[in-house]
Amino acid sequence: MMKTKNRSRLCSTVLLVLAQASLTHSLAAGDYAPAAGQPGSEAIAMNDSSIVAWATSVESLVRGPQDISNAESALASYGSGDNALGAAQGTSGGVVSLGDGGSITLGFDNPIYDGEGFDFAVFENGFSDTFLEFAFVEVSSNGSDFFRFEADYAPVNETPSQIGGFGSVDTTEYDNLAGKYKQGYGTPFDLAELEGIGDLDINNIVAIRIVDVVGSLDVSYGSTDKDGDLINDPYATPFSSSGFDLDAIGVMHAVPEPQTYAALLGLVALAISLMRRR
Ligand SMILES: [Ca+2]
Ligand SMILES: [Ca+2]
Ligand SMILES: [Ca+2]
Ligand SMILES: [Ca+2]
Repeated sequence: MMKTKNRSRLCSTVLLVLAQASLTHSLAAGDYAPAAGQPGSEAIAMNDSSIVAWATSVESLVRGPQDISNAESALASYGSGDNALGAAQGTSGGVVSLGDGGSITLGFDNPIYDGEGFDFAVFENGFSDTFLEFAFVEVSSNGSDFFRFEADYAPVNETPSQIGGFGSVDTTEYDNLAGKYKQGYGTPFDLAELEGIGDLDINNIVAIRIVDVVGSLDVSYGSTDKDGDLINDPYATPFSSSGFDLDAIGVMHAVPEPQTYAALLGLVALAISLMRRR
């Protein structure tokens, strides 16, 4: 009897704590899209039918150090560039780790264009909705000049404390950074946001560069957002899989091959001639 009472008291305490935790969480949410599966999330599942292509070549890979504040630090070394090619795997292992401030540039069989809504999505390997690492995303239409999506870090707490290497992240505080969602879910980007920038042709994107956010809140090392604010990202991560871990880049709007256009025109001509014969 006593045992049952204790157990039910324990249960109600747990429920109360959970309820308070979820209340605190929903009250504390930031301005931006929430985790995959939640209302308003922009996460793209790796098997989403809107994805028509994946990255096909590694143009460059520049590994960053495992800890940028340590001059003796080895570079990140986990995986290889090829791990970022082809379809997302949605696993911890099928990735390339960039290290602090490291970057990778990927190419595509067909250029990416600015269609309706999101045009491509970047997949990382976070194993939960709160264990995340971020990266800047840049695009190029000539393969040499890259233009960055304007990232924003807008913490609910105006004086955030450093998120540790295995710390918890609230994705609703981050915008236009890859890595907002757990493995198997991509962060989407809309090329329309870069319209009118320099010589960039948003309808002929040939390469995408992913640049690890150095999450240190120390101004000597950290990366900043569009407003010049230091971006809080798990730091330090002094191991081989340091920094952003890229799984894949999926494309929703790929420019069709010229022969596809020709084939389509052929079909239209055929349809018209068939209709005329009736
Ligand atoms: Ca678009
Ligand atoms: Ca980082
Ligand atoms: Ca990592
Ligand atoms: Ca992969």
